[in-house]
Amino acid sequence: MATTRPFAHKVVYQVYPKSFADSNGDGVGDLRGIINHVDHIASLGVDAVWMNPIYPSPGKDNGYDVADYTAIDPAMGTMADFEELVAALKAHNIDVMLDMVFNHCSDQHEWFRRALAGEAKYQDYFIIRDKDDITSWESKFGGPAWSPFGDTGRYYLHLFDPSQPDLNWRNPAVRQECANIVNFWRSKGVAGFRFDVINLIGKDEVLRDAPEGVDERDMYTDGEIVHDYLRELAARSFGRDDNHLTVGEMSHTSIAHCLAYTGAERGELDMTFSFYHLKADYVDDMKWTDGSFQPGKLIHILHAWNEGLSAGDGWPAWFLNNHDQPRALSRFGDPENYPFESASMLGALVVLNRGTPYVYMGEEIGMTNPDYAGVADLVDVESHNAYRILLSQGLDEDTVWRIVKAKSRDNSRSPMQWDDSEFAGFSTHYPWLLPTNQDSINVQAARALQERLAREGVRGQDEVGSPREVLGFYRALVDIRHREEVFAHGDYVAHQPDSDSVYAFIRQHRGTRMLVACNLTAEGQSLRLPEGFVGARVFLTNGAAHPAAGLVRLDPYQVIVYRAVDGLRG
Ligand code: TEU
Repeated sequence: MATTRPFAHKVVYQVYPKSFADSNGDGVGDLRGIINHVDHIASLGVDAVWMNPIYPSPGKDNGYDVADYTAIDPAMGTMADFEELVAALKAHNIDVMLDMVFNHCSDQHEWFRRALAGEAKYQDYFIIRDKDDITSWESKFGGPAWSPFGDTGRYYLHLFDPSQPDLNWRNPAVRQECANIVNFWRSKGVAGFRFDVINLIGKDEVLRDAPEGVDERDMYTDGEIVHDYLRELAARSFGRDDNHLTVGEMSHTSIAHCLAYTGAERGELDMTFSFYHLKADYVDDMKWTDGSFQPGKLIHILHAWNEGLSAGDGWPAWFLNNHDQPRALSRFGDPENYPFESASMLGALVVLNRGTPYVYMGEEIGMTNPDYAGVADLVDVESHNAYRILLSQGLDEDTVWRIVKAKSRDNSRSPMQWDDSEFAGFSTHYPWLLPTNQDSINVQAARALQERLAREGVRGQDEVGSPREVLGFYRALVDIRHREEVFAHGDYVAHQPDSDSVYAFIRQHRGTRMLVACNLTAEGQSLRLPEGFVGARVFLTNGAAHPAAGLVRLDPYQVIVYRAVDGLRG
């Protein structure tokens, strides 16, 4: 029996605070900038806002190198600003979710500084080994995962940048510190947490290199003990409160583990982020490659994960955009020729799916990758490392830049585009990262279009009367998620799972059945309707309301949702 999750109707909006809005003219986004735009967030109808790290940090990895977990980075504002933001969102029934980076901290954190100064207590907060006991693991940002621990002759583990030493979760004191941090923020009214790469915390006491033929990441990912740690953390903090949302970011995980992390009775997490579906434009699963988008790959992975998690009663978090990914519209859509169709179709694919949908800032106005001229325009540590590494592998500069430009995390970190002014209404000052296409894509223009089309009565010929612009379409999707139980609670059944062009699935709940069909290509496609859907009503579409004959035509990037007339018995 599938569990009915009380939060299943909710939609989360992700704000990257550094890039959302700059209120004090220093070129960097801040908390007051978010406060100034609460109305925009509320207008989307979302239920929670997840903010990336806002804590003091040297900023080697844009805040994921935390120097103090229970304070606000002065560049972001003050604790009073934070409390004001929580209240301002709460006034619209929107919860705040914070990012907890517990696999590692910054080398500037007091714990690491005291460890370096020789305090044994704090040395045990980290993973420090003699030279003979270290592995040959590679860090996720390139280069070795071990660096010298001061001048002790020993080495510390950092699965990310050397400035991000891994925490030793085998030490109970570390686990208690982390629970205290969660409780500190709960006392500030925070009602949800996103746990950064949390499936990396269950490392073995003795670390080993991968045997021949085994992926090195398996040596430190999803270690069984991580489930104990999560249950303990939950029991000491959020586990006592049903109104909290928790999502674990899972690097290189498996369906079986995600079922365990999110099983309703297990007391670990509400949901998990996985990333396999975003490798649909990788070559051999490698990010820094020159691959093109293969719709079939995306379709097959989405089906496998949704069927697996639906059958096992687990719960995924779905998204196509976040602060680590290039813009989905640029990767999987066609912003030149079908900006509305592809943006709205990708939105429906996420929001109507089984699991909790996450919408990343700017997605709701169809933001695309910025058009940077060269690597000097980029800030991200991972992009610069990749650029260097690819050059050292002998690739020519043009090829390297083409790859880095398409894959850089800065594609999604460019400032939110509020208007068409020089710095996109993000800031009055030259910003830390430049916007490049605010002339054509910005919130002001999206609102103006929305008003004009509403005035002219332009809407879809479907049950929803779908808006014909991206912003309104997203708002409609969030409404549907709230209103139609089938999208919140329904099971997931793949339809035509072998298709390489059309992603189609059925959601069903208590006699209601909806078929969602997404054409992921710029060509027309046809779809054979499943049993019970011939003669169905068009519930929603971003194009022509094609009648539900046996074989249905889908126009380029069209999404069409049919509501079966005769429910489950159809
Ligand atoms: O990212 C986790 C992660 O696994 C990264 O390798 C991610 O997949 C990569 O950025 C994609 O190229 C999280 C955060 O989301 C990211 O911003 C941080 O840099 C990282 O953890 C370290 O804290």
